[in-house]
Amino acid sequence: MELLEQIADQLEKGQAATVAQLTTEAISAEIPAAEILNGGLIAGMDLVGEKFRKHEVFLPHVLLAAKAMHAGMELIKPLLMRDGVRRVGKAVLGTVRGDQHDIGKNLVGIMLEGAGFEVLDLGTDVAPERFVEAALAGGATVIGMSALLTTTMPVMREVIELINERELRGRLRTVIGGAPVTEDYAREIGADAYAFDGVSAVDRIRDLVAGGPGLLGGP
Ligand code: B1M
Repeated sequence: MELLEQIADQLEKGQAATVAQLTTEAISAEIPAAEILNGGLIAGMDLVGEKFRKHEVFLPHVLLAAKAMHAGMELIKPLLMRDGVRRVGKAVLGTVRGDQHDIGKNLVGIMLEGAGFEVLDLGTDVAPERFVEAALAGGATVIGMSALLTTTMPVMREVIELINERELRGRLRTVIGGAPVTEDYAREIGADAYAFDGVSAVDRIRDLVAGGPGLLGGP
């Protein structure tokens, strides 16, 4: 089995120490960090998700896999961030209220920092008021929201409604993402942008910070 497959396999089995060891080997073998991430760590987490969906594994297993993912991510994080030096803008990032999933959100944060953004990470289970208040207090112009559950996606709408109510649209722009989120949903709730993954989140946020039109056609 090649190295990246082994990482995916051991992550799926929740073996954090082995995932860390194999990730170190992959780094030493000069496999690019993005390949280790996509072909090893994310591939392993996809396997877990598939088994979880089919009830072949249960929550404790998923938690172990998440710990193994974390162990691998910590090692490649400096490599993913290596090229970012300049501060190009400030963004608030968080997983919405009721939602504890943070692996994807953390990845988006790493990619943003790597691209030179300052990221104010609010963590998980973030209430709408906190997103808005943290952005205003921290001088951020973009709010990035992550949701992994269909039941928590509507919180994103609440944040956007709050921005509108406080007449902050244009000053605070929003980007949403997460596995169940789509561009259509972003349009429906009035978000400025939808991003599929960390790389596209960087692109979308760069556009918004530069005053680009976003999905709504203007800042
Ligand atoms: Co949860 N879980 N989980 N879980 N879990 C899912 C999401 C689920 C799809 C599994 C399944 O049924 N197949 C399902 C949701 C079903 C639905 O709503 N449609 C589910 C469920 C049901 C639950 C619980 C309700 C289970 C229960 O208690 N009965 C519970 C809810 C807890 C809560 O949040 N209140 C729960 C709990 C958990 C754990 C705590 C055990 C753990 C999370 C640990 C953690 O995050 N620290 C967990 C995990 C790990 C998963 C799966 C297996 C993996 C998620 C993940 O980390 N993927 C997941 C199945 C799956 O998605 N395959 C599942 C890897 C990550 C890199 O991808 O997060 O999609 P992702 O992020 C991507 C993109 O989506 C995007 O970029 C990232 C990089 O490419 N992205 C953004 C994400 N945020 C973005 C923001 C952006 C832009 C892009 O802009 C701001």
